[in-house]
Amino acid sequence: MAPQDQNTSVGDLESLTEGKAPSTTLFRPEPEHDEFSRRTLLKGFAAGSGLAVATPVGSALASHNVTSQVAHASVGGRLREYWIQADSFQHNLVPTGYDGMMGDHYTANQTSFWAIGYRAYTPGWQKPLAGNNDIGLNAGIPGPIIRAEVGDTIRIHFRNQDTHYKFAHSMHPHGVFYTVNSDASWLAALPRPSGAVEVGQSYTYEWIARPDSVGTWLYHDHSKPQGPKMLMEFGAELGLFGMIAVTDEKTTAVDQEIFLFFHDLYHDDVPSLSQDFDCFNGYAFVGNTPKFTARVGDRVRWRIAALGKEFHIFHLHGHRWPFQGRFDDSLVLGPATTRTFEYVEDNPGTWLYHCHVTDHMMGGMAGLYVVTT
Ligand SMILES: [Cu+2]
Repeated sequence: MAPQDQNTSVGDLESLTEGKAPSTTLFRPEPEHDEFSRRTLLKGFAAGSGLAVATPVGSALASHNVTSQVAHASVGGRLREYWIQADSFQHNLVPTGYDGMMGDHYTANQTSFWAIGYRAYTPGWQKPLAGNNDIGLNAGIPGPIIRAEVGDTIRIHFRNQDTHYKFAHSMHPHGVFYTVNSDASWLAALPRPSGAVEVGQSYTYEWIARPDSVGTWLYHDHSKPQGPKMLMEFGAELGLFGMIAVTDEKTTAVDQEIFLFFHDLYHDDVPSLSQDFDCFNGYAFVGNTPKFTARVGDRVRWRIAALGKEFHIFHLHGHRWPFQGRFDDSLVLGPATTRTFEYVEDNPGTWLYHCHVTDHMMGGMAGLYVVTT
């Protein structure tokens, strides 16, 4: 092992934690209320105390609205610790039983399956954190939003509690710097502990946010081939994915920050589903996918990502934004592609956002974005 490798198995965890003070914990215990002021700022992080310093804020959790307002103080060099667990659970992709675009009805047994998701916990994986605007809904699909400023170290205490499938899992990041011991990928010819954390086991990953890490990224399961068809990244199809947002001192504050993840589930791979489903943040069809909101005058930033084996076109009705030297209203996303874009909201109404690949749109990739004055 190279001397610069900072990763350890959980057995070394105590000494590792003790050796690096002050430790900054991103999370606090569950807030007393799920409802927070929509415009509450997520203040910059208090420096130097060694105590939990991030103040999570949240809003409109019932509508799956994962937006936030973030003030980016120019700090960095902090240690951000996350306790994340892969949990297996029953999940219904269409909880309303209704496709609000096509008008079709579904029963729960057509749209439910055993999912696996990453969830953020209190230290020691004691209990799941309540959703908030810092980490998102934390309902499992997608996993918690992981945030860092350039210079920060992200430490992931990962535990596999996939008690249903009992697959090995891992947590592989994009966009950040990591050594091979935090790569978390599986190679049959070169098996490494980071790429196959067995059920009941844990592993600590460390990722560094560098200047070339600024932007939107994703993380996902990259463990052994699994399932009846022995698929690579089958855990990710079942829900093991999430997003990373890295900022620096040039990242401007926004009023609304929207995280949207494209992913597909196939009947051939998951026979309990009656058909293929194309999902936004783990839900299919208008009325089930996230309903995002903004007000006229808001600066709105979207962070979008895709995983799997499809190409998608993100399209938002009624809006355009600067992108790569021109204005655009549709962006191509391939597997593991991410995009970040923003605009100042000026068009009130209830708008459709959807994948413009018609099969995907009809398969569930459509949702609503509501702008009020
Ligand atoms: Cu698509």
